[in-house]
Amino acid sequence: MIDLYTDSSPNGFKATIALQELGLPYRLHHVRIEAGEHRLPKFLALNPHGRIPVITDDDTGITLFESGAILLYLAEKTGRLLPQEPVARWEAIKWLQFLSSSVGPIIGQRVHFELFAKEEIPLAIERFRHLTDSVFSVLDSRLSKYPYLAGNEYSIADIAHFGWTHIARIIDFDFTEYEHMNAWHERISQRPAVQKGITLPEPATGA
Ligand SMILES: N[C@@H](CCC(=O)N[C@@H](CS)C(=O)NCC(=O)O)C(=O)O
Repeated sequence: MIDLYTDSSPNGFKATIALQELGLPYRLHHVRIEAGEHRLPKFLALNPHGRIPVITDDDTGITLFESGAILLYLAEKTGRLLPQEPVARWEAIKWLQFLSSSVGPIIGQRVHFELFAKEEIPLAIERFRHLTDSVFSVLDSRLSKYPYLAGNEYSIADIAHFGWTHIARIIDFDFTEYEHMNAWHERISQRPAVQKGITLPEPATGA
């Protein structure tokens, strides 16, 4: 059985959406970031970097942090959400990596500088707005050609991006001008597993 340690956040929603989509049984543990529970020794033993999400799987003895690795693990365990055909499979992995190394960190820094930084740093705000637009434009171009990031199949690459576009929407990082990406977001948001996943452990109210 899988244990998921998570909070309501962009990276956390990737894991809850995937687990809902796959219908895998799992135990949900709410790690309250606001209360500092991710810095307790018990949690640091699972992820020394003190970040959610984390999964453990007692069927295999595997413990994983980093949401991209968790998505790949769940896809491999079930043989789902990652295309088999090599071109589509590597497209899915490529876009998953794009999210993990570019889209997520860029939006995350923008959230920090626009919403949380104690001091206003216009240069940083401008830089991360510019970088957000740049990755949105790349996604829009890809989604102008295909319904999903891997091509014709819904995959973990879509789930990973949705975790962040869901939060972007909530906090008004507007992307409606990117019409293909916007239509993709609306389409994904209709999926029952997505609608459930974004309420676990509780609905997000902001970043
Ligand atoms: N690269 C990591 C990032 C994980 C991460 O930053 N999680 C956030 C919540 S979305 C967190 O735990 N933040 C707590 C903190 O920064 O102290 C992943 O993809 O899992």
